[in-house]
Amino acid sequence: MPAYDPDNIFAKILRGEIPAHTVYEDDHTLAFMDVMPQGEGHTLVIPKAPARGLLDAEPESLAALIRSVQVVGRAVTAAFDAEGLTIFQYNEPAGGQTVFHLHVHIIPRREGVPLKR
Ligand code: IU
Repeated sequence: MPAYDPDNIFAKILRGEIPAHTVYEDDHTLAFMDVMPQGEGHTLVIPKAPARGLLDAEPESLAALIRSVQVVGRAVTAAFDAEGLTIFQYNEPAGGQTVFHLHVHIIPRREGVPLKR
């Protein structure tokens, strides 16, 4: 696996170098709206600690990340009146990853409403 690149776009968001529509933040994680949503309310949750993907993240960072996924999942369920959630995470280009800072996608879902793309 290649080394973590601190100039990736999510690292820049974490440093405040580029803006994001932040919806949740704590000591270890940040959540913001995806700029190309695959559904209404598509949100990304990222750890503040550098990690390229799931496999190189520290256990403590992963624990904080999954707690925040649960917090944000509850929040977007309420905010978007969701009936369900699609939660996913990609690793490396072959796995579909395009931004190389670990992130979890959360998409609120309703029956009969397909994802875009
Ligand atoms: P990935 O395939 O899981 O790596 O997808 C990256 C996601 O980050 C994708 O859904 C983009 O729409 C999203 N994104 C973003 O929210 N803001 C950005 O500046 C960029 C990508 I670049």
